[in-house]
Amino acid sequence: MKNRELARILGQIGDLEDMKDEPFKANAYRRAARVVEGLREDVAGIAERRELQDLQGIGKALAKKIEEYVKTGKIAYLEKLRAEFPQGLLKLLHIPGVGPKTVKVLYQQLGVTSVEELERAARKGRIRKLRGFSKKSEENILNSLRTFSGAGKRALLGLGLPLAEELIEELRTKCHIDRISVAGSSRRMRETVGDLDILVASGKPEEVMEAFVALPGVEEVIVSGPTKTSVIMERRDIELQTTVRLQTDLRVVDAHSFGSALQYFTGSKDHNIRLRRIAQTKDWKLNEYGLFEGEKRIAGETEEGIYEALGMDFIAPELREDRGEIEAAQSDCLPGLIGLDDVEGDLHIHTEWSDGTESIERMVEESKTLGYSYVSIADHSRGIKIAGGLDDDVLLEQVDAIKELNKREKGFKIFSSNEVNIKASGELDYDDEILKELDIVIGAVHSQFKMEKERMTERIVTAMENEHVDFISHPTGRLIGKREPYEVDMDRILDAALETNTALEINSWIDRLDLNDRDARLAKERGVKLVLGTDAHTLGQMHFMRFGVGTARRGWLEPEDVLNTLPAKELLAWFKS
Ligand code: DGT
Ligand code: CA
Ligand code: CA
Repeated sequence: MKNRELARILGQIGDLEDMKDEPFKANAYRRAARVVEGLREDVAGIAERRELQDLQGIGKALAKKIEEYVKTGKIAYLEKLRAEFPQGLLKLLHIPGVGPKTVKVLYQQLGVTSVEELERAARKGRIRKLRGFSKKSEENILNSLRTFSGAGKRALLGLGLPLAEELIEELRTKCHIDRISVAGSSRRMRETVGDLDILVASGKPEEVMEAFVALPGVEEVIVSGPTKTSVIMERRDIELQTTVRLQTDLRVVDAHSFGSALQYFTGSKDHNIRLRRIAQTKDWKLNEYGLFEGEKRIAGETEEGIYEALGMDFIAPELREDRGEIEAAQSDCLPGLIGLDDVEGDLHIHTEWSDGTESIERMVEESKTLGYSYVSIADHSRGIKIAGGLDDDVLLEQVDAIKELNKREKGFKIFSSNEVNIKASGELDYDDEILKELDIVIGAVHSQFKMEKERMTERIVTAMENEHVDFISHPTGRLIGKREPYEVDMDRILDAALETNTALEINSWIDRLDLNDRDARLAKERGVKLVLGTDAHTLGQMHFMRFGVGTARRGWLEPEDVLNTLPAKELLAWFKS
């Protein structure tokens, strides 16, 4: 499938249109990029059937460009647009937090055409003087420049893993590959990744390495050899409109070592050390080439074969952190982990009623393509003005609108919900008369994060004690890499959750993953139920569910620990109880 590559090209055109002061065209291209990226089917097939224009947001002109791409692998219009700007200027778009509109202003008003010139202008304090800029935005640019050039920063899983998968998809079409997989922390679904690891089995390693270093986005080749090549990879993420820059290690092995190499390079290091010791106690040797008794290879072709030979059940990558998984695998008591397919519906999405980009109807359609049997519409509450929070009468209007929509549905259920702000006192943003009209009530902290631990805990517990509150969203408020969790007594929250029959969310938005894996596991052990929600504000963000599921799996969760694996009726019954 070339969908991702096409989506990236369309996104680039969108950026350039913005730089040309064509906001409508820019939006049209970005929208098309998201549509293409979300397609289940290869766009080439749709083009062949001449059905491109049936897709949302794809008109005649766009359809023509997509057909051009399908035929030739490029869109000439992109090259034409690029030629209208200095080369170095386009690089500025790669700096996190610097979008096309900013680049345009910097170019037109300060004559900035390269990263170096941008840095100089920022240091001289010239940016803060521009209209629409401030001392703060100048500092932000300087900070971004620092992380942009500095290596060693971890990236969000939600940016790293899709990039690794994109690279794999492209490699498959460009060279001879027998087997290929993501390895390392992205395969273990760690919330952040230090670098990307990709493993290939191929009889033609040179061909693979050649294709790898020639991929778009390779900024620098760090080491290059027949078995291992490391590069700095840099690409734009369309959904998040940000640039991902990560070292990417590619290793090529023989097919008969693929399993042992995958096991070795998936890690974690701690998990591997334990396995190697177990092998040693049997007088065997375990390394990336296989499991050996003297010269004899006992296993190595598959990962399953390695675990089996070592006398244990297969351990899912998400569990490989030496947190008890080896003991569990030896005694046949690993959890039957939850999978993405177990999730029956997303319990936390926003729509254009507050600060989301889509209508309820479009989010419902997307839910169906994701295979869900329900979805819960949870816009912001009235106190969150900045995010378009719904006043009482508007919320009731939404409840009615959802009732109407449900009349048209068969076998699919739309729940009325709301992400209700928990005030500093622990009171909720709506009165009980309003809350009782909702199917599902979410409590969430959105302000005054710096409260003292005792008071913050009291605040959340008070909200949980409200009979209408069904679950607490992003319970610790952290933003990975940006904001520490607020001070809260997790023990007391878990107790209160049990006492009040309130669930806790694993918010799947990629910079939240909150609860995190450890707290989720703690919750499960205490018998507290969890729910999964994406907090999506766009269609594309509904796909973040996989990262919440990854976190749940890292927390050893099974389907029965997560309420939205239940059918609609049983889910509501649980919340009512
Ligand atoms: P990261 O990249 O910091 O997010 O974490 P990982 O786990 O992806 O680590 P990375 O990329 O350095 O190495 C990938 C895997 O290779 C790692 O999880 C386990 C394996 N590995 C690397 N170095 C060693 C080592 O010295 N000993 C053992 N046993 N395994 C290693
Ligand atoms: Ca890694
Ligand atoms: Ca690595």
